[in-house]
Amino acid sequence: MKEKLQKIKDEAIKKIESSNDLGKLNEARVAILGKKGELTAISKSMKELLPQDRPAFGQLINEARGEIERKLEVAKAALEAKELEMRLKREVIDVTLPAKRNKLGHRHPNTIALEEVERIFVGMGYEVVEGPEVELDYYNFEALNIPANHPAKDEQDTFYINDDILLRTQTSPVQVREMEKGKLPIRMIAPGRVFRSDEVDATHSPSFHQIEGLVIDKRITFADLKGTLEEFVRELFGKDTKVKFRPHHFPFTEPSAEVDMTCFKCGGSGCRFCKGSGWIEILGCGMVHPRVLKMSGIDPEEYSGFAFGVGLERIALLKYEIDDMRLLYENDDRFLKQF
Ligand code: 2U9
Repeated sequence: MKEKLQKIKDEAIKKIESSNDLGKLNEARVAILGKKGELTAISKSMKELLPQDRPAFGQLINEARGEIERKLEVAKAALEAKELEMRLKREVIDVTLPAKRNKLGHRHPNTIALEEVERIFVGMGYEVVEGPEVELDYYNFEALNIPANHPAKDEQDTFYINDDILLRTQTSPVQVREMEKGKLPIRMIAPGRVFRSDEVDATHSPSFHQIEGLVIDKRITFADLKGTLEEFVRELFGKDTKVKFRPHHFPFTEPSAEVDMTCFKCGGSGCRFCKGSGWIEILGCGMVHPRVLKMSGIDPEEYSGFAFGVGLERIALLKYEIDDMRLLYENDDRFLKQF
């Protein structure tokens, strides 16, 4: 038995010393000390010895185990040191190589246009308010005097989640929610993403952005609306820009108008950009319908207001002379960094 133990120990040490990586060393450890290992097997065979010989042999086995464990530790430390050294050699950094340039991102033309619009309205005392993109039918349509049978509610135009919940088609629900809070006066703009079930082309996208504005106070008139929007357009497109108001219809405003501005390319004489007319359509507006005020708990006898809406992409396309809306969504770095 003693010779057998000696042989196991010698072979174990040989196995340990010839392991040239940590995986092999672990295999050796399992083969010697593991449940089915050689040393474990010889411990189990002690019962074949005479009872009086067992303690001494047990002692020998423990000494052999101790020695093997120490050898394993030493071999493990040496292999770890060797692997670290090899890794450090592999990962040498050549400090003489030129550094990679960090590529700085760029604000999107939509963002640049939005910040410009926000700057103008904040300068006139407006608050910027945001709201949910997934809305209740009530806030998107009903509260805006758009009745159940209105064509805008058709499934062709609107993404419905179910009968009561939809992706907002305009940012007006944000203003309705603000009116319901009952804190007057209101002077706000609501920028944000809106959704329409439209096919993609040079001027349409199923997801685009609007900026809507709302002012509610005592004695607000159409003159306030005209002065405010004229000032806005002149700030955005230049002091010489002129505006005209054409009668229009929206369910949520009465009276309603569409606003055209003189072409910033030709100054109004007519060119390719304005298709020869000298005018470019820029936004829609009107006096908030008394029924809309009433539905949100505002007394139309005491308060009046105006509202307007403008497409953010439309502003970006006009201001930066981009001829296809799809360019705004492709995230092509070569396009984006021009603005
Ligand atoms: C409330 C009451 C009235 C918002 C308005 C428009 C006119 C308008 C279009 C511009 C281009 C939408 O993005 S577009 O297609 N919008 O012409 N929007 S008045 O009127 C409101 C809003 C909220 C409570």
